[in-house]
Amino acid sequence: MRTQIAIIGGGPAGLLLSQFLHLDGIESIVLEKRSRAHVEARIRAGVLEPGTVKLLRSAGAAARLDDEGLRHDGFHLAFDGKTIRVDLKALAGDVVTVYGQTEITKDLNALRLALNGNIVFRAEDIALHRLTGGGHAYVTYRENGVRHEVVCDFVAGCDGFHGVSRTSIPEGAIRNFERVVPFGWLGVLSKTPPVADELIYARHRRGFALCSMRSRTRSRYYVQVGLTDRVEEWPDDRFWGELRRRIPPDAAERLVTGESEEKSIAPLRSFVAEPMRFGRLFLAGDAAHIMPPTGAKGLNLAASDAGLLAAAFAAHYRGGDDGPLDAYSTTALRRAWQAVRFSWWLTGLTHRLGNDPFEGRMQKAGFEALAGSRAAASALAENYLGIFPTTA
Ligand code: FAS
Ligand code: PHB
Repeated sequence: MRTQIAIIGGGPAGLLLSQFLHLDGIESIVLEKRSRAHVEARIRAGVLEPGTVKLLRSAGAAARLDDEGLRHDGFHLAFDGKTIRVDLKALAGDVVTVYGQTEITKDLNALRLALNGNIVFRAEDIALHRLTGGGHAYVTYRENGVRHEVVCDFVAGCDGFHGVSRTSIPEGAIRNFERVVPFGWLGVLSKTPPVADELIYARHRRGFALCSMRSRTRSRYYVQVGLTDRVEEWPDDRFWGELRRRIPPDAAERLVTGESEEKSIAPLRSFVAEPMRFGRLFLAGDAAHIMPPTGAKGLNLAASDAGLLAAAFAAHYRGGDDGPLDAYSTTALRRAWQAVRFSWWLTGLTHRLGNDPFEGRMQKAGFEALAGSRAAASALAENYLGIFPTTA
């Protein structure tokens, strides 16, 4: 088979990229190793920056988002029971939208398939070939045991942190930056009304907690747990009990508990691969960078990479201008490092970092700075909205 762009991975980055390419009249194929049902059942992110909402609208994939998404003008930050509200609208002039990544994946799959988009689910043994040197790149894979070969101009690696794309780049041609933290997030999804109208990020001496939601009847909660913790060690009662201890007393009073629909532990790490290009291969999203979800940046960065890369491919095919493709890695990495820096900072402010009393005092001072300084609160609001410097 021959196409222009072979996209590895059918998550938000890959699907949004394929839709933008379609709108630009550029052919692509998406090779996804899991089934459609699996990718549409995965519970991940839930907070969208205004830039991501704009991208999804420009891709024609925001009808349900505009109908069902919850607009949040602010969020709450609690420190040992004291709470401040970060007014995003007043401090930085915009709002976030709460709408599940699961729903975005469903919307994009439905849209791509309705437009006869080429998505291969359960694609196995994917391998990338001829990413540099003469001739065309090509990708091989198996579907139902049959070997297939896709000859293409470019490959977009949108297959997440554990995908095949980044590992196809020779060691000497890529540099990895990584920081792992000794804790994870235990997340629960429940058919219960959210404890508040806006998100609550709580720093407590027992550890971090987050109160989020997917709708007015479905809640998403997280507590910080040890890296060796296992889901089986956290029956619902223990989870609700621990959450109630860590959130502000008024919220603890209002908390409605129930049976968990989904429960999983996500390890926290910060990782960036440089550059995000190797010859004809371009990395986007978690394939190139991941960070703790504290700043709600992962999905939003995947979307912004997809938008940037699509525009660069369009410039290549429409006007033969390779400037944007050549600049893609530098531009995307600048934003990625801002997101990593912000996520790292917010994680450091709100999580239990061992028993060092000095750290505790630093966190308290950081919280008081946010409570007492409009400039500090504005910087937090800007970053949370995804407003980052675009030039060095
Ligand atoms: P994705 O990982 O979403 O998609 C990659 C796709 O490639 C997947 O469908 C995968 O099946 C496929 N794939 C993998 N290997 C392949 C191969 N070899 N061949 C073909 N396909 C392959 N962010 C937040 O902001 N808030 C959160 O609460 C949050 N929770 C998260 C929880 C978890 C467990 C994880 C892993 C991430 C979470 N994130 C969260 C970050 C998340 O939202 C990611 O940033 C986002 O999914 C990135 O999108 P993609 O880059 O498209 O990668
Ligand atoms: C979520 O709703 O899953 C969520 C929200 C905000 C975060 C992380 C996760 O910072």
